[in-house]
Amino acid sequence: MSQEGYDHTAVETRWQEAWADASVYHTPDDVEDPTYVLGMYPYPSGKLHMGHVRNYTITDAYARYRRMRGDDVLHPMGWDAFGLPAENAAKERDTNPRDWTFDCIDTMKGQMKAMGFGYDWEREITTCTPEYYRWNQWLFSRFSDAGLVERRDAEVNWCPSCETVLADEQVEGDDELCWRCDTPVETRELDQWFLKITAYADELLDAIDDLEGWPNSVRQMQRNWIGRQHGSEVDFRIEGHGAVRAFTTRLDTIHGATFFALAPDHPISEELAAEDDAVHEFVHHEADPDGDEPNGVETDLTAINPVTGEDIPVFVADFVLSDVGTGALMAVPAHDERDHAFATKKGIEIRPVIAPEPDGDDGSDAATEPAAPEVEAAAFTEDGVLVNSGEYSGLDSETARQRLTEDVESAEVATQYQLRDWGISRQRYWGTPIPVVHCDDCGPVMVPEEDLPVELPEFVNTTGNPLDAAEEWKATTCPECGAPAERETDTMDTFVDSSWYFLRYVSPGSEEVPFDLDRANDWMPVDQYVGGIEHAVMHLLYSRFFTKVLADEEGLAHREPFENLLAQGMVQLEGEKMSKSKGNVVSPQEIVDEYGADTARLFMMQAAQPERDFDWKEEGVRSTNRFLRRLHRTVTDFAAGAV
Ligand code: ANZ
Ligand code: ZN
Repeated sequence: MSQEGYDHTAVETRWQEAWADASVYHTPDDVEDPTYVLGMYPYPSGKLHMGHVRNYTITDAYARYRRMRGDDVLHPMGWDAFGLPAENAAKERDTNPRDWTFDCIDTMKGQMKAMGFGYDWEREITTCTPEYYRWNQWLFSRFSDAGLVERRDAEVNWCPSCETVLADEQVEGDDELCWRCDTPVETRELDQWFLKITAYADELLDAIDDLEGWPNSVRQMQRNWIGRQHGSEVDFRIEGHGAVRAFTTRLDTIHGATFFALAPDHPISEELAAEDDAVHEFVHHEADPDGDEPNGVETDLTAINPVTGEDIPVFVADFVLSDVGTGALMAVPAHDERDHAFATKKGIEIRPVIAPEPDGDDGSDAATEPAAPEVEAAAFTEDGVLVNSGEYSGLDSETARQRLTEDVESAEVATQYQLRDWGISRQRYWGTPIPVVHCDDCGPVMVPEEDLPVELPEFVNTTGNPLDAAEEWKATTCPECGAPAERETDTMDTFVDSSWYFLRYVSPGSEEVPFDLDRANDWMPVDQYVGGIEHAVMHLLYSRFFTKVLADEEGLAHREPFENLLAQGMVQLEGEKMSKSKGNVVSPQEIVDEYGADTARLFMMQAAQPERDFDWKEEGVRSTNRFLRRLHRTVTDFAAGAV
């Protein structure tokens, strides 16, 4: 029995078994309001990496602290188990995504147990099981009832190598590379399913002010992502086409508008394309909204500036985006960079109408109008004082905007967002089937609740989407008219799974509902959420969105899911993020085998504050281990009466 020195494996195994036998980490359903401590659930990629270990060590230390303080604690764990990597791995290894995923889960669960994390494994959830994903389908149909689902033709980012649509956030850098495989991304037009997160844009933005338990950096990233801009809409008349509305944040610059521009898919552009070869060629072949330079084609139309009465040329241009504002803009090359680049290329007049605010104390005569700035080489994009603007000259930008909004008859204040609706369609197998049937007569029809789940068929290894090849699975009948019909073959973005998983833990076995509402009302929000900064925008924003919809549609008593958020820092090696591609990964398993989980965890916690990045140092690990050995010796000596 008695061990010479500190046998970490023996100590840790003994206690882990004792905890499991006594179910010390189980949270019974009848506790009133446990402290809900949650680490972001992992994607089961194969093995735990240091990022996981740090994430869950911090979370576990906090859960343990709250438990020692006498709180009931809810500290669950689960698996974000759908996703492309499983499908790719299955193809490479000639297995199927399900087996591969469950193998990974087995391994990682074993590693988590060896780390001694105090989870309530009775609440484990796995998103790739029909018991879980049926609720994604149910939620989709509830969102649809609430008018929050839309199907539209959309330009999508397409990775030719992964053969899948990518979210904007999955396209990286100026070169627009796929986040997974670094292949240059192309665009394609496809019918896509969207969740209308924009319907909640204002609340998602305004409520950030109250998220006092969140890091400011994350709050600011979400604000920027939503990107609310206040501006105005104003009409320019185009002969034969009536009043055409444009959105602008800079109505103060309207005297400097020297051309008008339409998006390639603006209705007028499409009309023109039908008659005019050059416009047709541009709209259908040349336009590249993601290109480095703005491109466009001149039309034979002119637009009338509502303030100056001037006629200005109308262009169709690809830097005008159809889903921003009205898809049409008044272009002011002197004060906007994109307009400037376009005007320079096309030889359009660049007319300055805003001058920098003169310094108050430079001794010059304050009454003289400032000189117009030099704008041939570059736009002057800041607010300032109006020049060359008739009766408005001399006003500051802000005052001029207010005055012009009142004076110009068609002008109205308008708000515009950066946030786009959330395209959830993925042309992939390993995800939640979108519960829709396509009928020749009825169009897309929602699968009725009683027919859920729509389960995935067996995996077949093909190029493209295996669901397209699953002929038998695809063939069904229309829920409305009974005629032969086809199943939707798109699956959902896996961010749908993670947008509500924190609610599933309150009643992981519920067969009638996605989560027990009363218990969720008592147990939510999550008191402390811990995870990586890479989820600052999407996961956290989508979870907030789902929570708000569930509050409005299903009676959830909370409008925010996460009260306190900790974004843990990165574990680095020699100043670089540990990553497989850099080949600088330290395996947690080796550390645990050699020094024990307690050493790994203690080193993690004392190396740096949880929010800070830190460098993995083997020497630090060894000295932490020496400390634990000394501690162990002191305690055993004391127990033996030797001290
Ligand atoms: C005139 C103007 C003058 C503008 C000026 C800006 C500066 P940012 O750039 O983020 O402030 N805009 C409007 N609709 C657009 C569309 N569909 N596609 C692309 N751009 C569009 O965004 C607001 C500005 O974007 C708007 O204000 C408009 O150009 C342009 F000195 O109007 B502005
Ligand atoms: Zn039908």
